[in-house]
Amino acid sequence: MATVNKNLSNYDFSLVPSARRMKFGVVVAEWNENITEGLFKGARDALLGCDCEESNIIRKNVPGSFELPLAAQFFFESTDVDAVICLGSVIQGETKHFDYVCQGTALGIKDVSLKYNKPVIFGVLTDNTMQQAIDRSGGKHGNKGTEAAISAIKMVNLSSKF
Ligand code: DLZ
Repeated sequence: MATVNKNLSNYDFSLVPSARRMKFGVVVAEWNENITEGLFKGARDALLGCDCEESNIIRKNVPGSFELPLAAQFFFESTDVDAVICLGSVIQGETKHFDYVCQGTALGIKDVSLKYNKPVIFGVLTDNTMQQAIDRSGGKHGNKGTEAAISAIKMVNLSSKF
């Protein structure tokens, strides 16, 4: 799982399915905004690069990563999106808060995905330091937002094969 030697944005877009007829919800956490805006840029650029129409990318903000799963649920209850991409950045502090936020967010995202039978993508950085987050949100290790968008496209494409 380590990304230290991997650039998260090394994709040959020509090998990724077209997103021309796909519609995406993108939820962006406001905590560590300098990081999550980079993740959003990576995700948006990747979707557009795979021919998704701008009008089919619907962005909503939430206060922190812990709120990402509920916003994904709102998307499925109120819109016809094919997938939701959740973008957040949780950075280790001095208390156990990090563990609770990461666990709640990850399990919540998985629960919403299985409840609605639709892809909900875990585009959440869980880093020990701000520098690690910078490196993975458009820095030297690429952009997890890009990776999340590509995962979303691949999963929507896969769901059409069954
Ligand atoms: C409270 C909190 C803390 C300490 N750290 C982060 C963080 O690093 N990244 C993040 O996305 N959110 C953090 N939050 C906020 C929680 O996700 C959540 O918004 C609040 O606990 C309110 O439910």
